[in-house]
Amino acid sequence: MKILFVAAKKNMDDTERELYEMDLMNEVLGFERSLLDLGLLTILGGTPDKYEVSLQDEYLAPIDYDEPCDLVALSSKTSCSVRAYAVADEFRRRGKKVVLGGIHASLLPDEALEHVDHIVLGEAEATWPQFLEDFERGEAPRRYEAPEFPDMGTIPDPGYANIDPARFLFHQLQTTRGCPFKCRFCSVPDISGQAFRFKPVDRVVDEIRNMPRRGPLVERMKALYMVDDNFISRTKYTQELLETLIPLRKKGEIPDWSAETTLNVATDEKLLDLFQEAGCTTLIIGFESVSQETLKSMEKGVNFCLSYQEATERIHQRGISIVGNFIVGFDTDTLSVFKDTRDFVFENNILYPFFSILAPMPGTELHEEFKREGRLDHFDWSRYDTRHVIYDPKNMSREQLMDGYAWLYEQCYTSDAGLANLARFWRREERPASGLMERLYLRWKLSRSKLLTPNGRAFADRAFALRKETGKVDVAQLLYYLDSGHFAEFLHRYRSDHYAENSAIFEAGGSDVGDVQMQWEDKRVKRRAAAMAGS
Ligand code: B12
Ligand code: SF4
Repeated sequence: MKILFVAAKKNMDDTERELYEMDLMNEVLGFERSLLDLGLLTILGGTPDKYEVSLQDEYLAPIDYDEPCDLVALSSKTSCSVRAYAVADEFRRRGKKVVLGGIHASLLPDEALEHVDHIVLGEAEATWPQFLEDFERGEAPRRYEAPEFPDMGTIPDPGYANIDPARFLFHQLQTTRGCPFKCRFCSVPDISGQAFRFKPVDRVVDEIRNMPRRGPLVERMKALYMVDDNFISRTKYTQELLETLIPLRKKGEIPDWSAETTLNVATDEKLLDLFQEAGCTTLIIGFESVSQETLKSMEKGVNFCLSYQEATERIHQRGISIVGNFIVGFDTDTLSVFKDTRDFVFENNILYPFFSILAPMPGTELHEEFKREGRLDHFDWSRYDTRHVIYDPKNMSREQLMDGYAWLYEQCYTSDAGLANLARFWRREERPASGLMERLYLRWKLSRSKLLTPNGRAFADRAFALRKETGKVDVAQLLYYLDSGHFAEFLHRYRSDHYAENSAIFEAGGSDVGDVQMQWEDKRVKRRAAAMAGS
């Protein structure tokens, strides 16, 4: 029996962009994609040897619907589910059987079953082989559900044999699953439960050693991305893991790596030292909001530890940079949220801010609440991607929410103030500066880039010129800025006609401009009333 795994694209319109795809970074470094969905890759890796497998990645080539196979396997995150359904429909039209797994199918199984023959719910490592046995015998029920979460020690290595690793920017690894918190916008506890589970440390080491390597240059550019929701979920385990990784790092077996944690990581300075020694160069921290009121209303109680400034300072002192995740559009957010967030980023010298528009994902409490209140515009899941506005925010117009989101990217990645934030980091950072060869390489690659815009080029020139003042240029960090700046420019198409006026409001912290806001609110109300009268 042959199983065809298909990684379906999110956007079929090639002019659309997702920041996490890092198109510019990949173009410059010679990769084709950031990463392939680890869920699909893990299920592929756990497929018993007796079955033939193949993989198509729609990001790399159009889908060949006629490839002979007995079963097509697809995965589903909410924002990709619309495309996954369309791909499934097309395969089924051609007489193929389709099975779907992943978060979205697990949260909305009935919807998914309208498009596929079978669904496998939840974490599927244990159920997948059983499903295949039953399917081969023609006895598989439509819906499979694991009675319990799989033992982390039995999670197979991702199916590396079926991909060319040189095409992907990141290695990926998951060491823990589950989360005891229950933030109202998050799907994780529903999917992976509220108990923390850990991959045995020796399995983690094996997985790192089994990662495919492709020559010293490719490996040097590649980074390892720990995809855990919270890498420090139990300190004792994290400590043991880091202590085991340190000697491997010293032997050059582990590249630079990043991991997602809460800001509580900074409370334990010894642990932070271990992070540094084990080669962690970036921590991804879910600040979510700069407003204490919002954090409380979302029941996000995990970030209260030190003052933010103390905590970020401790991380920076170890030469570790921060990806700060921020969400805008909560009901408690007013027009001041944009300036407050930007100022917070600059004041704390957060190097890589990542902004999202609140998306009440299916399965979350927030989704149910918005649905009950009739506030959701639609269930077009492709726009539940945190860069579309899909509901009426409470304290601003929807145009202002979109403009504010675009403004934050513009401010942080294309403006002089954004460049100054990068320069501040270079001045303080202890990491060695990029050498002449690296700088020349980046300049040469940028000069040939098809994606870099004139604004991007000008930003790069200004950044290179900063070397005189800061004493260094870090080419990897600059490249990330150019990529995000490219994304910021892509967002221009979503800005409202009032972007300039709105920017002035944001800059003023949302105050002193109440009249302008009211005037627009008023227009919006009139427009709506007119639309309703016409319908
Ligand atoms: C790493 C990560 C990313 C990475 C990589 C994503 C990727 N495409 O692989 C990046 C940074 C790119 C990313 C981006 C986004 N992410 Co994200 N991400 C995660 C994170 C932290 C881990 C995902 C992971 O690799 N898990 C490990 C694998 C092994 O687990 P898994 O994918 O669930 O797969 C298992 C099962 O689902 C199932 N399964 C999966 N596929 C299949 C297929 C078959 C055939 C079968 C049988 C079973 C099966 O079996 C697998 C093994 O148990 C999760 C949180 C989480 N715990 O899931 C959020 C999460 C998936 N992301 C989320 C969101 C919202 C986003 C973004 C919209 C955010 C943004 N602002 O851009 C984008 C959209 C991404 C997309 N459309 O692909 C939400 C998704 C909610 C939802 N309903 O879809 C999550 C759950 C986080 C949250 N707090 O709610 N993300
Ligand atoms: S946002 Fe983070 S802390 Fe909150 S429930 Fe999700 S995984 Fe847990």
